[in-house]
Parts: sequence; C-alpha cells; structure tokens
Amino acid sequence: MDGTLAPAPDFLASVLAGLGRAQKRLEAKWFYDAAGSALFEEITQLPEYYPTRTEAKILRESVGEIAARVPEGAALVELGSGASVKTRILLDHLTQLSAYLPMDISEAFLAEVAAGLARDYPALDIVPVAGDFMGDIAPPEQLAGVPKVAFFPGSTIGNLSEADAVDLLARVCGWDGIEGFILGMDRVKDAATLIAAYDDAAGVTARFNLNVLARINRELGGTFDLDAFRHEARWNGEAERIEMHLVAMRPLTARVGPAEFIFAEGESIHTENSHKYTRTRMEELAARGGWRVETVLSDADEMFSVVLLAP
Ligand code: AVJ
Repeated sequence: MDGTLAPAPDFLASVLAGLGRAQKRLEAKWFYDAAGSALFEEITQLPEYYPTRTEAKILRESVGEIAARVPEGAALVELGSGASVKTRILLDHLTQLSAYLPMDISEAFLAEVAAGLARDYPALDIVPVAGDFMGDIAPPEQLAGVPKVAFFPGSTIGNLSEADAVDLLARVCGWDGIEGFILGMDRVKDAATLIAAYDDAAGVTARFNLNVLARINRELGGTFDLDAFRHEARWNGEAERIEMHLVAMRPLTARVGPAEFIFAEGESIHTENSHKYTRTRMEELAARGGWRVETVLSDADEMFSVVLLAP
C-alpha cells in the first residue's frame, strides 16, 4: 500500500466482509471514486440508459404539478450528489423555495456545488450538509420550523435493500418540518430493455463495474487481474431487480490487504442491485416508510416515475 491515497475509512472493512461471504459482494457505493463518477456520467448519456433522460423529461413536463405541492418558503433537501441537470429544473421553477440543501458524503464535491449554485441562484440560501444519507443525516437546527421537501432522484433508492429503503423513508419522514418527498423510481419492464440499460453496446457500464476492482487495487493494494473478470447484468425477476456481477473467467486468487480470496471459474462478485418498482410495490414501500403516495408522474411508456409523497 505504498504511494496510494488514503482509502475511504470503511472501504477496507467493507471489501473484506463482502468478499468473505459465500456469494461474494461489494457495496454499490464504492463505485463512485473520481473515475467511477465520470463513468457514471457517461452512462447517463448512453442510448440504452433511459432513466436519466426520462426522469428529466418528467420533471420538466410536470414541474407545475410539483410546484403546486411545495409550500411557500420551503427548503428543498436533496439526498446524494446534487446540482445535476435535474436539480436545476426544480430550482429554476420552484420560485417559492427559500433554501436548497445538498446532502452528500463528499465535502469537496459539496463545496464545489454550493459555490456554483450560490452564483446562479443568488436568492436561495444554499446550505450544504455533509454526511451519508444512509446514516443519521438531517437538516441542521438553523432551519428548524422551515417547511422541507426531500428530493431523491435517479432511482438511487433502488440500490438499497427493501429494509434500508424503508429505513431511509422513515428517517426522512421524521425530519422537522418535512412536508413532502419527490422520489425518482425506475419501473419494472421487459427484461431485454432493462438488461440493455445495464449492459450497453459501448461497454461503458462494463468499465464502470470493473472500475471497483481497479479502485481496490489502487486504494487497498489489491491484486485483482481486471482482464480475468467480465461484466454481467442479470434480471432477477423474483426480486424485481437488475443485478450487476463481475464473473471470474478462470480460477484465480486475489489478495486484498491481509486476506486472500479464491475464485472458481464462473464465480461472481455481486456488485449492485438496482430495484425496479410496480405501482403496487411503490405504494407498499412508501406506506412502510410512513408516507402516502399522492401522485405518480410518469412518461407515456411508464418507463420511469417521479413519485410525490406526503407524510
Ligand atoms: C445511480 C443507482 C441510479 O442503478 O441505474 C447505472 C447506477 N449502475 N448503471 C442505477 C448504475 C449501472 C444507477 N443509480
């Protein structure tokens, strides 16, 4: 581990625990180092990857309906990396907002976002909140009494297990002043469309998936041979989710820090779940998290939905 950047604090522990399981696992959040974030940006532009552009279109076309549900003087609280095109659609049209709170793990990213937004939206109070939205993150005390609307786009909620998704929804529902939740959710659809979205012809998603092994090599002194693994996207119909795996193409051994991991030919590391939702499942999940589905905004083909929740 010489000459490398200091790894994210929990990275090593998480990798060792995940690779030690019978079905080897890596948490999806480790995809997003600088290289992985750039690759994800590239994914959002791919012809096969419909979620980003479909969600942006829904937001653009329904922004009036969304605005009607946001109270005067409200703060918009975005979970995960903000200041994307989608954020700006809301900030441009929800003229009643008093504040925007981007929440993100990366303080450097937040500082950059906050500076850009302060320039472009001088009337808005920009309040960055650093932390993991899966942890105990909440809007700061200084905004006590201010009505709040949460925004969690991209169907990122689909990365979470059902228990974690319910936990997140319940925690947000418990925030001071919370009056609504604008939640992006990807829809169940035919397997071919879903698999193409996660296994694109240009191979960008494959590079995104393999990058997590490159990151382990770089930050944790791992010895993964990247050429020995191939990307695979599977539709798990029973669990209604896309799974991404990295499949060993030959028997091999990889070392990470103190541990050695043995792979049989064809054995995989499960690197991501991306849950897709039917209307019924959306309502069940919302209810379990303490919310009521007020409106489901969708594109004509029901590829994707922006769900408006009320506490
Ligand atoms: C950022 C979690 C919404 O699940 O579609 C894209 C990540 N993975 N292609 C998704 C992802 C592979 C993406 N989310």
